[in-house]
Amino acid sequence: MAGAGMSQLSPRWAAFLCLFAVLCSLFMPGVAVKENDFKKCDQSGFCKRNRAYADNAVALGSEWKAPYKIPSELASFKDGQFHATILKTIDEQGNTVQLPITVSFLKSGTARVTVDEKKRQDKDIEIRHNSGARKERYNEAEKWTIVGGLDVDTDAKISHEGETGIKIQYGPNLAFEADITYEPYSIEFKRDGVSQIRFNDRGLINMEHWRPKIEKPEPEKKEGEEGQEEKKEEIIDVPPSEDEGTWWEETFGGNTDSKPRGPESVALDITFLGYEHVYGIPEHAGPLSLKETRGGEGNYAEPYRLYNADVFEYILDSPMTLYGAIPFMQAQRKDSTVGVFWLNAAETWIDITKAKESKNPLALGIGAKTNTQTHWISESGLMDVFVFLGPTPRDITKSYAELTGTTALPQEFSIGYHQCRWNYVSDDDVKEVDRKMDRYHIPYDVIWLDIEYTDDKKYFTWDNDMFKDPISMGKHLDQHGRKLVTIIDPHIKNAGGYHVSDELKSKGLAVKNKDGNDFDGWCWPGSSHWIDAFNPAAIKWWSTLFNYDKFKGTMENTFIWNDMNEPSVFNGPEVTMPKDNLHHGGWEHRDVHNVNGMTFHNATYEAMLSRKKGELKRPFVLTRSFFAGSQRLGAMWTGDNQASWEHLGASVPMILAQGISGFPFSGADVGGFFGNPELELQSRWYQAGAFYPFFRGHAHIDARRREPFLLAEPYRSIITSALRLRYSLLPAWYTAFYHANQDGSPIIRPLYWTHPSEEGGFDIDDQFFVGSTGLLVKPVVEKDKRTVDIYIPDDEVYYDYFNYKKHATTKGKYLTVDAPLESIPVLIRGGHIIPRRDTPRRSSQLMKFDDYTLVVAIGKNGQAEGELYVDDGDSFDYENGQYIHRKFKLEGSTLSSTDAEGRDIKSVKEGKWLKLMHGVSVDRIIVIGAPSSWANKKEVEVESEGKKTSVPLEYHNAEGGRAAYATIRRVAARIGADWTVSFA
Ligand code: NBV
Repeated sequence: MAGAGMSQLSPRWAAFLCLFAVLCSLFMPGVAVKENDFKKCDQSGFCKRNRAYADNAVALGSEWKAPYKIPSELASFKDGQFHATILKTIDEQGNTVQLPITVSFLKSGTARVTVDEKKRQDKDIEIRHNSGARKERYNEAEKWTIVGGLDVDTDAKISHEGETGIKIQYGPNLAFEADITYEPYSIEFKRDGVSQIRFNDRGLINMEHWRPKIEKPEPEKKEGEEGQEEKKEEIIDVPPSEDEGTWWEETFGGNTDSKPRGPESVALDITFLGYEHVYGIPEHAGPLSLKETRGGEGNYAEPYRLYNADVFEYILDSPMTLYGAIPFMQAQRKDSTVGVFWLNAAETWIDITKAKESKNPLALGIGAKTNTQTHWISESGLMDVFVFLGPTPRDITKSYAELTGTTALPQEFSIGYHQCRWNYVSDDDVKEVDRKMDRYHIPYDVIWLDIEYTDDKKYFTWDNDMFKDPISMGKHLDQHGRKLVTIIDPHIKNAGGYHVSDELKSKGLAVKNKDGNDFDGWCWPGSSHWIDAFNPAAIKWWSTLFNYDKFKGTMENTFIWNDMNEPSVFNGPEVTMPKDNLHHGGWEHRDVHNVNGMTFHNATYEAMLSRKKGELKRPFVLTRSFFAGSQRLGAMWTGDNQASWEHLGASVPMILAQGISGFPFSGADVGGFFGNPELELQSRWYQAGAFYPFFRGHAHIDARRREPFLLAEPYRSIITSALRLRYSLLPAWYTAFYHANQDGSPIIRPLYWTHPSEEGGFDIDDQFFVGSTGLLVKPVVEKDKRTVDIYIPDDEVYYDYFNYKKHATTKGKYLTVDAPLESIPVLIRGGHIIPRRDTPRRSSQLMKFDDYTLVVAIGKNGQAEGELYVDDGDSFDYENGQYIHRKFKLEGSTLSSTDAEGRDIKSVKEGKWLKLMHGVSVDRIIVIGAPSSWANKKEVEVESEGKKTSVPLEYHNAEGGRAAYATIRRVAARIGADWTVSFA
């Protein structure tokens, strides 16, 4: 983007050149991200300072003492909360600043540590420009992020208190403990007496306190010194060694950030004691098990960065920032998971190192253990950290979900297949694609319109030449239950007479620049303003724009896509907004940057709830940028990937990271956004995509058309089969989404999450389970690869999903399975029952009242269990009991279906959908691994609703490695009712 030389150009020229640079790079495929467009730690003042601070502390070793202490007389504990003041010594005279700290012990067993800075009265601390920027630390990240779980546990109690510190017991059965040491300040969190997490373990805590800026007259330059960088200010109350050059102003890529509040970063080191693996903190394109970041072989040299950005052609295996940020990390060791959530919306960097703790001869033979040391550094805001002590991954997920909310129960169509490209150019084009999908019997649910549908990139308008009759297009799609998604971005073209722009300006709802005027930047439409979705009035106004009578051409089957909401600003620093821009309430953009995308997503979500009076449909809004809590609002995708095998491979750990970080409704552009995938790659990508929670094919405007029907055989059939597989498994997917909605559980699950005792699986991120279905999938992500090795994490029996081959597996070993191009490596773990719908249809809506097939994979113990959750898929009636939730169980020789929640279904007053579901049954049951005692059976007895019927059973003996299996047809057991099938 803008180079350093740009600072000499007039802003107009600079903007023009920037736009030119963006456009050039857009149309030059194969050009990788310009890493130099984005900061490295040493180009980000506060990151550099904190890393240097850490280096200094490490170099001093035991001589280093963090200058932070709690005077015991300032500490108190009452009603589940510890209150105190940390004193930070700021100079050699012993002057201090006060940092109020609260440690709250929550009912969920989570502890929250919040450190603020006491507002100082001296007028020297005044903000330097008159923009109205707030003068306290940003404390509203919680407002956007936290939706519950904050009840304080008044049972928490002091177990020891003294001059040097306090110990507090809390959590389930008081099994957790927080040991707070006063000098230097540190906290150690224990579970069952064992240390798990230590704050300020290495003494790296650093809250850059606010200070006055003392301007000093420029010293006279001696001869020969012209042009050299000069220190212009004398700064008081800091150690002389500190790098002050970026305290009050910082320039990068030709953009200067005026820092009206000066340095104000917050940093803390958090050590996970005895934990070798840490996961989470998306979004990054790298392995699930996070790497060390302080150099060394195989490690990164840069910290993981969280600063939502539109990173053009992003590189893989990198800690570079991407479009979204979830500062939630969990650590794993055998049989134990713990985690922290760093609630801060400013630019954040996280260093990770691993240190072996030397073997203690007295430790009864227990070997050296690895501690994972992390160093969290944010530019501004509070230090606000939640601590989760597990002990299981499921516990961590649940506690985090209690705080930030869970995945919204999706529109059922949205878990089908989405057909997108930049762009479908006209309504005829859309209809033609739709017809062709039908002609080739390719199922899909949604077709998408990218930015070109608008009149000159003015959102909420149509290019009337190309889209003459959007309503007839919408109706055409509706004939087969299909939907349309249109893109709406947050940049609003600065054009007179464009109602959205006029209203935005006249109502004063745009983001402001540092001088308090509407911020003007460049994006697709040229000069643009940005809606300030932090402002409740802006959210309200935004809602009105989506009403059917306002956004003409849209109807009930139109849904929305939010792109560019990092926000992407072509001529801004690092392609985003200046940090000294101002948002509602006087907060600087610096404070809120990472939550910005979520506020826009939220405004659109809210708008979708009120398009028409009385219409209560679940919204579907896809977002590119996100923060902790975005899961409540819709789906995300991993942005502009490339049509390469490497990007296909990278998509799996990225989506897994989303899943374990509370935002599992995620996917990657299938086929790759930039470039043209070769046929094999495209086929393999659809096979992988069929197992992404969000499944969308998408392509760049310059990419060749690649809709599945265009492909030559056998590729078209291969892709069609992958899509059909997705559709037949929709009942299982929807059930997995239901669980994500209930407790935040990932939809696709990595092995450490499903098997936390199995260390061999802790760094495996190229295979996963689908919900709790027992489906174990390993997509093929390499060219010409015709076998894959699947890690087997337990002693269960595993069958091939397609041919029922019973694999000879060993726990902890890899199993090699064939993977010819037309097949996807999918195993079923014994002991599971999977609900399916096998009739091929054009869209999920047309399957709504189809009968079910149950696939029963008998486990080692002869049993199996499974589940189905189903509701109308688009309203909120499920909140009033309008759903069916069954538990299936094979035990002994009886397969039964009962209400999963023990409800008496008769007590639910049935609405229209439940009534229609009376006509829906389990039609077919396939039992894989059927015992040989059934071999001569011709019939089984079905008992349901007081009636007994005999239905045919077909038994297939084990053969050539394939397990024996039985098929039971014409079962006709109503899906909503209790029933049994007896194999006795
Ligand atoms: O709106 C155009 C594209 C969109 O297709 C893509 O999915 C987004 O990630 N958008 C980015 C803007 C420009 C991309 C070069």
